[in-house]
Amino acid sequence: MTRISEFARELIMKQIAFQQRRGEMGIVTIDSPPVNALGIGVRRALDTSIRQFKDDAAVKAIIVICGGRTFFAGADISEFGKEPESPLLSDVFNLIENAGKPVVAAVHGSALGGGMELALVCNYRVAVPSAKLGLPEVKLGLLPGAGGTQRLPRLVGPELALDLILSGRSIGANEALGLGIVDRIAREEALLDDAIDFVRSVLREDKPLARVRDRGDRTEPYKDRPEIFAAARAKAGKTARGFLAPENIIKAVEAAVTLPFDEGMTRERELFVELRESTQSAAQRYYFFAERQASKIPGLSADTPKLPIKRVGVIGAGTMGGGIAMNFLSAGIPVTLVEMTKEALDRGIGIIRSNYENSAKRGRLTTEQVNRYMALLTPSLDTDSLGDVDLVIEAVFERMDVKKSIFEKIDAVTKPGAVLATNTSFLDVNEIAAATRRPEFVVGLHFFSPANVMRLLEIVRGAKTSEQVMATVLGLSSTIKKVPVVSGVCYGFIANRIMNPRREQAEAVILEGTSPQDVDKALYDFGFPMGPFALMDLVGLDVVKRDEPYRTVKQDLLNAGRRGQKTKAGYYDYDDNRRASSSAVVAKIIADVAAERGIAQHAPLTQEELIGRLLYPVVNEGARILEEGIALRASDIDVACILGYAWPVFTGGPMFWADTVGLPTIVAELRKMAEQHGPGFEPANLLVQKAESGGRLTS
Ligand code: T1G
Repeated sequence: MTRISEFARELIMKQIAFQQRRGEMGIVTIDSPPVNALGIGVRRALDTSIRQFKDDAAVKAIIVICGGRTFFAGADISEFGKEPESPLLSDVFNLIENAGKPVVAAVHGSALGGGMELALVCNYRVAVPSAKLGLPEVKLGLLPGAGGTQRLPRLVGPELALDLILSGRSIGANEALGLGIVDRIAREEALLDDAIDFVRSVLREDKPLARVRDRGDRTEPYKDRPEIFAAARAKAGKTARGFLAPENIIKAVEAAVTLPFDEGMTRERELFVELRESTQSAAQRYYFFAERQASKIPGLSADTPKLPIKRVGVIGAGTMGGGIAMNFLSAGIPVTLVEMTKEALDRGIGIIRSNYENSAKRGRLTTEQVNRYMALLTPSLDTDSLGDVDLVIEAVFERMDVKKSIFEKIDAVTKPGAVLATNTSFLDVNEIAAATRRPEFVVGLHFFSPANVMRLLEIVRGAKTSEQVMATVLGLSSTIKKVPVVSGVCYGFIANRIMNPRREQAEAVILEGTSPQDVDKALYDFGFPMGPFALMDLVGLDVVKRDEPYRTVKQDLLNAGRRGQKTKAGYYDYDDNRRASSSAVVAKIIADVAAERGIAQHAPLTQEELIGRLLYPVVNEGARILEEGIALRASDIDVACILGYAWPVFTGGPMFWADTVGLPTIVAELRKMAEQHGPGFEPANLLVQKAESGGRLTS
């Protein structure tokens, strides 16, 4: 190593790691914002510090603690895909496990992934009550690759280990104490002091060094119980259909039960590397950063002053308005909910209350919380009552005249500086803004139904929307636990616009000779929860009105009273258990519509042909959204589709997926479709340019 890099290394080490002695205790504090990820700098600092105290005979025990807001939050995800640098995580863990003296993890914040695995390598774990511990690698298409699949089962048994690793959920410190994962709960503000007291008690007991790897009492009893792994496979087949990681996780935990520790570690490594190299994991790691990138707006500095949002007005107490109101009530923000009639208002409030009470029944809320949230809700029949709100969100009919009259009214009655937002799904936000004297305070806040559940919030930036309003609503999206995606003004913004071609092509191909069930199966097997026809039957064909200038299958079905599952007939027939089956009536309607419109018939498309016909036009629309500047970046489009339309996250979203398919392939197929079905399929300029230059849509 050259002198400069050694100097640089010393500098990094000094800034990341602090060693201190407290009597016979060696304390290593790592402080590497923002989350003490176990990147190369942190690993080097740990290696040097642990080695120093390991070799110091005067040091009888070592405490590893973190500065900042959290214990190690895992491996540095941004390092995946790069050449691994020593010391590797396994090198540091071996050093800890063979220190020859007690090593104690002092945990605050979230010990996640490699962070929890580091804690499991330590001899003991002390945590503050607010600490959380978890192995969320499955959310990145990975498995805990630094011993988590081998050590956790040795502490809590394979069944709970499978549940925690397959779900990726975190547990609190007290639950971890009860499970034997944590050995002592420290006082919230005295983690280090209490960890030192704990270690002193350990040293006084002078017991043999406890190492998780040596435990067998929680795994031995399962050596001949393959059924728990079969049960885990069956469950994963339902809850994680299409994902690769669950099977490898199950195999790794099986190894923890059936193999000696070191052989289990070797097996874990094989299974981890398989996943790390997979496209699925690359997609899910990409998505992890994409979701966080979406709230960063070029040109909008982080210190742009935000307007205070202390009170919100929602106009419209229907499905959307009620759901929107719940987001703010649950964040402790008072809401004035305005409707035209008492019946509508009472109905809306009733739905809000029953939603909360259902959550309480499922143990997600306490009765006290329900009452507290409902107490923040002020019903009103008069928009004049919005004089004291800082933000109004309109959620009424999708008609421009109605919206413009409402915005004129709220512009007049709300205080200067109040933000006026529309929840419109499609309409022109600039036109709505023009109906007010404050266009710079007008913005689109497009929630997705159910608004109190869906995490996507499209923030539609009008031509005159000010930076201050943008900063305000971006900050607010985090307060109400939404993932913001900023969109320019166009018909359908990002998610609805880009996914429209999938609906259009699905409706087209069934008129050309492919069955609705083949279409639904192709998209289901691709990873969508269900195909468009099954979805329309679930939602109700009468819910989403669309006036087409020509005869459509959907309109014929509605005319025949086939409104979907609720009438036990839609695109499919349904039995009393809502099991779907193909319908001869629907096949006849499809044939009649195709004949009347003179649509040429051809052999049913294969699953592969269907994915191209249905999803390449989606990619094409995404390229247009990008080249028009409607979306700031391709990854925002992926976030919108994954959160708004359940596009399977293990493909990364339409833009990332297109890069994995290969843009030249997509451009060539689109050109073929353009020859067969018309110029609408012509590839966007950006797509052609990227394909020809060997570029990618996503970076
Ligand atoms: N690596 C790199 N960067 C990370 C990171 C990580 N593990 N975790 C967070 N960041 C960045 C994030 O991109 C953001 O950056 C900033 O930190 C704040 O994050 C071997 C293989 C810890 C609960 O999956 O769950 O260990 O946008 O906005 O809401 O078996 O971050 O500011 O530039 O999310 O307060 C396993 C992932 C890794 C944990 C904090 N660990 N992180 O949430 O802040 S794989 C994880 C989180 C692994 C081992 C395996 C959350 C958080 P920027 P944030 P937050």
